[in-house]
Amino acid sequence: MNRPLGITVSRHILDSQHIHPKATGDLSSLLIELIVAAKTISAEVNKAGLSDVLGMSGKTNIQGEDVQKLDDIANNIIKRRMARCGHLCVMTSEEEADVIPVAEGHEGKYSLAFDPLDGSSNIDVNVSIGTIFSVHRRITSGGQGDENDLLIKGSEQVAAGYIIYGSSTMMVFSTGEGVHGFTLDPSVGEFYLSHPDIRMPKKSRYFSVNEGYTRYWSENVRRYLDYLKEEDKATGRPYSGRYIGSLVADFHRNLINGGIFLYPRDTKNPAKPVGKLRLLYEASPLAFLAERAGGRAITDDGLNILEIQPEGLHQRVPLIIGSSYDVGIAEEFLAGER
Ligand code: P6P
Repeated sequence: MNRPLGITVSRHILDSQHIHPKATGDLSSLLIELIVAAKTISAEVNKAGLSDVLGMSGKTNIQGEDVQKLDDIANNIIKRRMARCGHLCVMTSEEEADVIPVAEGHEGKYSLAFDPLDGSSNIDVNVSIGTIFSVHRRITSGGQGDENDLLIKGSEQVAAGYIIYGSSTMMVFSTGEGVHGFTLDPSVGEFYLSHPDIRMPKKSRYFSVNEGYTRYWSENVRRYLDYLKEEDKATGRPYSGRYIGSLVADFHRNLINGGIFLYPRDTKNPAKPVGKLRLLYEASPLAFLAERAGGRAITDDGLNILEIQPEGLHQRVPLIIGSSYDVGIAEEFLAGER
């Protein structure tokens, strides 16, 4: 009896191309190159405990955060490979203060924003970490791109997704129609379709937030969390708390099981006045996935993440993302309507 023929991620991308009659294959080729970078990073992450890549690199990034060696490695893997893929005009990375040019003569019609290894503070304790990416169509005319090709609303992304390096390595992404998950078979080196058309449960019983910052939150945010902890069997409360401290891992759990993740603005913490997460390569790509899987993503002012006009490469935004029912209730508390 032959094993069922697994659909590889490359096959899925090429098959999906037929959905877009005007597709030229450039986006497919871009994504397939990004997948090679993801497999390379996965190999590095999975042997992190064995080779000398754990610990700090001695450098700090634009966010003022200590750069872990694996951060550096992942950043360079993506930069070097994607600069020559022939389909990008410019890139931006959490690890780089300024835009990243592509190789001369290899300019293309898309731009790429990425967080090469999100959750990297968890690397040394073997907690799931991830790569997050966002692809836009360029708006400048030709040659090397610039910030304008990156500072575009999330609703206009042509593709977005993440790779999570956990108990298995999974790639989850969308090119606009549905959200699909692929699991890496390390013995073959291929990602196979394992989670077709992922739908985020409309309602959940899990909240995901760092309660160590409760004192910094607005009164409305605090009231919402208190509401989730009250007992009410009709609405499935109290909810359970689940917080890994690795955005990709927290988001992935909520995407599959349902849940609401919050990183609100710190009203009294001048170091993080609008929260910690970055719009271009964290909030926006995950909001793109959440909405296409039936979820929602807003700021604590009730703004739709995907409708925010970015003003800076490393702009931070408060983020409330997850199951549509739960984000709706949070929205009412945040607006003072509850
Ligand atoms: P805190 C990891 O550093 C990260 O950027 C996200 O992956 C994660 O959601 C967040 O920070 C955790 O931040 O302040 O709770 O440690």
